[in-house]
Amino acid sequence: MSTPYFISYKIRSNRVHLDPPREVAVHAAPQEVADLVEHGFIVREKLVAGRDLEALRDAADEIEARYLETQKPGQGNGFGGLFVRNIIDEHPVIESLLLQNPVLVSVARAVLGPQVQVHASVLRVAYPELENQGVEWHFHQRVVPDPEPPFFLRPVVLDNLIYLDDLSEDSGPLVVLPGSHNTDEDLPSGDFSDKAGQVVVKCPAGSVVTSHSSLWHRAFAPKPDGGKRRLLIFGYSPVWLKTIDVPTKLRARTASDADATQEQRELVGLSGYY
Ligand SMILES: O=C(O)CCC(=O)C(=O)O
Ligand SMILES: [Fe+2]
Repeated sequence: MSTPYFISYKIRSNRVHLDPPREVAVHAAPQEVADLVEHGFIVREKLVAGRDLEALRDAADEIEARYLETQKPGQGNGFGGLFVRNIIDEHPVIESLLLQNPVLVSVARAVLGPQVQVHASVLRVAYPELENQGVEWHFHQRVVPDPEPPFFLRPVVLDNLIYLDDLSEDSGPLVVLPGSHNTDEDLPSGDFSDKAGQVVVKCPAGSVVTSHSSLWHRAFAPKPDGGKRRLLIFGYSPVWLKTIDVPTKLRARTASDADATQEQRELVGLSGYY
């Protein structure tokens, strides 16, 4: 793990004297965080490796096998592949390796503030032998009205795309539009076309793309001999935003755990809002 840098946050209120400052050790280089803010994404290669990567692959395969018994992978509508939501409640390894992983959660705290929760935890598997396994251009928080009301607060989620297989020409790269998290242009549905300024992301297995949820992106389908393409999406949001995935089981366990820290309670949506 890289040497961290530190941020000390005070949480403003009439009770600052009761809430100790939050010290965050950020496990990324300051330049990486600056790039994330400017471009809307960063790629960190091989953040997960060795036994941890194997454990995540095994967990993904177990979850996949369970869901394939009742669910068919999507083959159209712009979002191909198998999607399983709330995987944090689906396998203990997802929680133990990802929920409080410093290289993920500390970067979220660097850009969203100290009080974050798990917003989404998803498995996506795309299959070389199936049709329409790509993903069209989209961004994630599609709730911003136009015109934008003066008191409207734009939701921001920090999404981590954790690639369990090499992201290559054959397995189907991710494509992003750098800086698009700061623009207000819309693209039509069903759009898979090349765009000026797009960046095609390829990286080895275990790499993580950390992105602002308003960043436009799409994904290619795996080629016929590209192998199964497995991806975990792990998003963090400020504690006061409504989450898309609710880790019901983990939340209940945390609620009854007298030793759970304030940060653990916040991570599962038990604290940090009024
Ligand atoms: O498969 C990928 O690389 C990206 C998937 C994606 O954008 C999504 O599921 O929202
Ligand atoms: Fe996406």
